[in-house]
Amino acid sequence: MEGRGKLIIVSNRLPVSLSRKGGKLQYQRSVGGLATGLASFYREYNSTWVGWPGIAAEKVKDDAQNIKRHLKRENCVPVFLPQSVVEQFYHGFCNKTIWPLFHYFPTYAVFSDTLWNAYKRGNQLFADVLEDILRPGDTVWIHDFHLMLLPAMLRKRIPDLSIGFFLHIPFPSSEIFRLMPWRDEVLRGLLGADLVGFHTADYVGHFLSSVRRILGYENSFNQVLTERRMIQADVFPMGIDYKSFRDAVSSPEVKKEIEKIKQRVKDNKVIISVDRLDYTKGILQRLVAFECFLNRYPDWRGKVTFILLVVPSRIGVERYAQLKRELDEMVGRINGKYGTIGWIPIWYLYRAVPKEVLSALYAVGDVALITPLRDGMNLVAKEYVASKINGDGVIILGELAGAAREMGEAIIVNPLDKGQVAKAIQQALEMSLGEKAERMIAMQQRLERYDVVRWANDFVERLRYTKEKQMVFSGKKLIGEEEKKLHEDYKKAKRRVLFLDYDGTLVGFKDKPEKAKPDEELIKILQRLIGDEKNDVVIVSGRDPYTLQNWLGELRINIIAEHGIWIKEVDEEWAMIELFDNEWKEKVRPILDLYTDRTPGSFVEEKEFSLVWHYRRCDPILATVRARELKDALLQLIANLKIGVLEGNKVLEVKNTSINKGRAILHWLAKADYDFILVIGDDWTDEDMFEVVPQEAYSIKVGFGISKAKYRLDDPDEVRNLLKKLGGAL
Ligand code: GDG
Repeated sequence: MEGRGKLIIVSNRLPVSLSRKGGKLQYQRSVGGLATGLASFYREYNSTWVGWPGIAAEKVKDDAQNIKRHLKRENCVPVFLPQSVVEQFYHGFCNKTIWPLFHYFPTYAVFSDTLWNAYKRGNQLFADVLEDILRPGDTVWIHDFHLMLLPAMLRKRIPDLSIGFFLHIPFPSSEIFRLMPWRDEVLRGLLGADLVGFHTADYVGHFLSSVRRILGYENSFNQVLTERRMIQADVFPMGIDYKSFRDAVSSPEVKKEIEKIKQRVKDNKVIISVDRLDYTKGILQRLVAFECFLNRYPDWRGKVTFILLVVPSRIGVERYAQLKRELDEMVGRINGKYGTIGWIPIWYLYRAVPKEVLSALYAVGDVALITPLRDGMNLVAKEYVASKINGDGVIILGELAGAAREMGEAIIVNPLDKGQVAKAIQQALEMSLGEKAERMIAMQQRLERYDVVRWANDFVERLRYTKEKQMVFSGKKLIGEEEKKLHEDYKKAKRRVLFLDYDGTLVGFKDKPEKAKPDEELIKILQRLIGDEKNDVVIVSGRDPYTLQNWLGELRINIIAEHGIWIKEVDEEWAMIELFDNEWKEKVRPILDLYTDRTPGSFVEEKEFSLVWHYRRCDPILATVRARELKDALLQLIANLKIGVLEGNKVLEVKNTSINKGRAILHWLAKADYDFILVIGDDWTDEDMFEVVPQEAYSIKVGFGISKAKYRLDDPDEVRNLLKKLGGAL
């Protein structure tokens, strides 16, 4: 589309797979749900899909150019991964570390630096290919757990991109996620995106709580605020190509397959299940439950056939080979124990089947038994529902599949509770057609509406919206022409005043307030500014006068302390701006002490005219709850006093309400006729200053967040650079 950048889809595997048969290259197109869902974008945007074609780079070395040309016709661009990367990145970190950990099998997870390095390398190889294709303004949609570092890598290389990331597997509870030694890097990788999507609200919650606990970034309305950007997390339950599954069952090819199966099962009721061979799918536990069913409901023996389709996967990996052996044994044992000459309880198919056969299985299945131990979503459940066009089917769904969150009309079970699953099978087999249809239709209506195309559109729309939303948070960066204008105005000016907040503006935040002492560079910057006799430089801080005197007393600088209680002008003594009474402290202090005892890591700072409760070093979840409780308690207590409770950056401050930085700087604004006013600050206490300065003043917010300031700079380093330039280079 004109005026809009390109849309690039990135996933570990391309929708086209390459293989070599007898020396000849073969291309195989996958018709998976993702490819279908994204197809509409190919028409709308000038779209490209970037991914690994499924064969090691060494095997296609001489054909690389040919392959690229061939794939280009399919709008695909290959990322060639060397054999060692395939082994340690894909088969290694992806399948042996992330997959088990994110599916709540921490004991299966391998934590190895070698594999982690390969993961980084794999992500870098993707970033290298993408860097050549992407231009500022483009949109990238990255898929799944193989590429969690890629968002930040791309953001670093080309900052002006719209980056979406979607995780197809569960995001585990922070208690599991934190086990990963490289958890910080993984989260920072994901936070390179603008929008991070998940299948369920639980996964969003787990992600946000990991970000908060591990990186310390707060969130509200599913928005994470880092120092620089707002990142949106949201729920997008992936849909299926509903119509294709619905219509398939009426096609002649599928009807033929249905007939074949029916001839074999005769009048028996059919239970089906379809899974890739994986320990997360709960196949063994399902068989245990099926055996329990045969045991507890003997009337059903001989009248039901369980078609168990298991698709081979990760062949050659010992854990999977072991699972396969156990599965073979268990099927054999149950069939041996309960089978008769004319009846085999479990039909076990260990292979992939063509789509027509799959549709036929869905169609003949009276019951679908889908009970994974963990599953991001589980599309089989949705495909089964779409295929039951006359409503004559029941789905039994494990509560640990993402799909269970949306498919409340299914019989929801705990996959490990064999008695419950057995009972659910009996209930499903005996359910009336009326009830079955009622449940099916409700699910079908939802699945038809929110199909895979709608899902994909929804995600891309939301990404666009997130980009717009970010503008509100980030304000206008002081760069280019406007920065130039500021410098010109500064030079031209005859009388200037500079109001500078201290913490978060001139120095970064430290875990202890006393660690933020000015360094040599800062002192020099201030000296240069003070040295210019046209300048009045005013430090406007929330800190106490003693500390500020200690740190800055040597300089001939103006200081406002404690948000405007104390004032010290050059060559004068400290004085109070007006008289404030302090009696309220006696009432408030015990409450703050009580909350300090109840919240490990918090402490109270007593300033002359305020009390501050600090909670930066506390467990963030507990601290947020406590801060809210404390605020409520204080608000009740101070209702009749002339004091207020103000929320700052991980602090609650109780003080006289007539004290604020804006009021304090009025003293200067009234004093002289300045033709250049600069005010810089980073938090809500500085907003009072932004509000009182005249229209023509330069007001700058440090960091991002909604602000009344005209401009924005990213961090104290950028503030120092600006001040250095104003004062003349150091
Ligand atoms: C991830 C997450 C999440 C299966 N056997 C055959 C066959 N299939 C098709 C099914 C279905 C797909 O494979 C499997 O669906 P899953 O939902 O398990 O998806 P995965 O791609 O394995 O995994 C998962 C999903 O991503 C989507 O976000 O739901 O939780 O792990 O479409 O129809 N297709 C054919 N023959 C088979 O034998 N033709």
